[in-house]
Amino acid sequence: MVDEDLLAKELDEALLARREIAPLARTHGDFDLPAAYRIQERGIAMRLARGERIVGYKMGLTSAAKRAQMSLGLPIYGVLTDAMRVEASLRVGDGVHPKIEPEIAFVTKRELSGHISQSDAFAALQGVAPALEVLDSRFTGFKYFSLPDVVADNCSSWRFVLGPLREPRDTGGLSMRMRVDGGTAQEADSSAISGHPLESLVQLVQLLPHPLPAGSIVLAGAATVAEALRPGMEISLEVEGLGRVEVRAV
Ligand code: OOG
Ligand code: MG
Repeated sequence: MVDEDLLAKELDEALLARREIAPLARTHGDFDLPAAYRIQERGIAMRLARGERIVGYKMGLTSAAKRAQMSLGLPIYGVLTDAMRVEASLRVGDGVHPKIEPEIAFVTKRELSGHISQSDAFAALQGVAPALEVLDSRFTGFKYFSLPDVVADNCSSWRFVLGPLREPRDTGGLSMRMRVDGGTAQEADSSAISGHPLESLVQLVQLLPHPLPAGSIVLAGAATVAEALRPGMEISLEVEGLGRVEVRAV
């Protein structure tokens, strides 16, 4: 049994000090996925105590490309707070080794819980938007030891950028192109996300130990691998029929 409070504090201190730490499963011994989610929840409680507010959730490892990049197997979720949301520009130096990836976001208008279908999920949408997620792991070299390590670290959540919210529409089979400084860096079809991005929302609702509140922002997961961020980079994502989101790294 690991001391879950201690592990949550270690991660939180690393986050605040912008310091890398060794994977927890290596320094403290193995812990399971339920323990990892409890550690994640304690970390979020510390952020809430500092005045942050939960605005949604992100799904991770929903694409085969991401699972291969991180050598990790299962879809996982993390929490998004208002402090993680950025517009227009992003300070790379506030992080340790941030990476950016192309996503699709949903905003819900109704509470969702339990086993739902894709059409239930669709009916509960307020809107959809192109989104960029910026990950930053607290672990040395952005390397993981185990899936529980990543989950405990709030699934590497760090920052996210939402494009303009559009009326709900089918998000399956849309071409997605992420550009860095004008050149194409990553391209994929949105079906790379869980077979269909809406499936990520279905899975999130099933994984969450409580209902997903109305008004939640949900990042469906990356369609491709992530790109390392450096100051000066201009990143944009264009999703067919959904428009564009962009951010400048400073
Ligand atoms: C885990 C988080 C993965 C995604 O979209 O697949 C993720 C990681 O890669 O560190 O956010
Ligand atoms: Mg992601």
